[in-house]
Amino acid sequence: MTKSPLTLYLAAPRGFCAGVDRAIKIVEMAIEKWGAPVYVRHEIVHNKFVVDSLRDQGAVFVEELDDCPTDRPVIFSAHGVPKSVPADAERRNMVYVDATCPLVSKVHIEAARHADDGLQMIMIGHAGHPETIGTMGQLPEGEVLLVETVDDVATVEVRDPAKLAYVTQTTLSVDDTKDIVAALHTRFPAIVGPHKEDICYATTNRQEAVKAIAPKCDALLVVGAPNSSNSKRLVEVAAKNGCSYAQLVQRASDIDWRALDGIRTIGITAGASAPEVLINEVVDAFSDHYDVTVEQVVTAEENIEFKVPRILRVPA
Ligand code: 10D
Ligand code: SF4
Repeated sequence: MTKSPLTLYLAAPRGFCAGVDRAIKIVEMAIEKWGAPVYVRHEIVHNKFVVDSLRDQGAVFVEELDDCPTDRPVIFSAHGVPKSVPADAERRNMVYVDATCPLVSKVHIEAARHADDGLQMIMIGHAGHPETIGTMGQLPEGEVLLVETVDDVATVEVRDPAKLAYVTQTTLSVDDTKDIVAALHTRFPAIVGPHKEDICYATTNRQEAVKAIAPKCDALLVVGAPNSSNSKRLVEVAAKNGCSYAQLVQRASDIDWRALDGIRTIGITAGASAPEVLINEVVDAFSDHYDVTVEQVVTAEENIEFKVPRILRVPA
């Protein structure tokens, strides 16, 4: 049977960012340094494949510090943790390594600094997401107000409109956040914030790359997990920028081939927590079904690397 021709636009940058790379390295190096088991509080990054392969190497994933024995090292996930978590670990004399992405830590520091300056904090983020919980948890309970949408800006009740600042989650939609920030400035002209928002380079670049290919794609697949905020945003960006069929897939077996019947072009990208091996698996699956011509579309070059914490760089 002859295969139909298909142009496959591969977005670049896609997949692992520097913070994810570092977080995975931290778990691997911790296992090497202390032996198994090493505990990890929350999925180190939101990807089942990554978590499963670290589990095979000796990592034990738990949701709370209470679930860890005090005589084993524990690692905090890349998304960041409330201040109470390292404080608890210290109280229990536990060895811990913080794998919070340095770009998330930067937001934590920003929030604390604004609070020190006497400003009430507003966080733009998704309720219940670990990064939002971690950033809001840099200040005492109830001190940070959460805003998720432009509508929320209209109803948020602040102490003093003249003494306000905002921070954001790092993985938000750049375009949606722009609208929320604009609404904040309109309602609270004195509000203080970062230059634009706190969305990181990796989130911005992956969304830009999707925008470049979405209009020419009959369908676009984002390799990523259903609990991965940045991956879900890529699906939305594709849909909002001219691609009528945009879907999240964890790996090749999730592809709904029937829904793709008749397509001539496909776009593929991956969230910041999705390993390249899964992207290759998806590309290979398309080559099995179609006569594929791959076109890589590069919209930015990335060369950021973060060092692992010092505790892992010194011998045991
Ligand atoms: O859900 P998410 O996009 O925040 O996290 P994920 O683990 O999928 O990707 C890495 C992003 C992090 C750690 C937050 F900046
Ligand atoms: Fe860090 Fe951005 Fe990656 Fe999050 S998505 S881990 S903030 S580089």
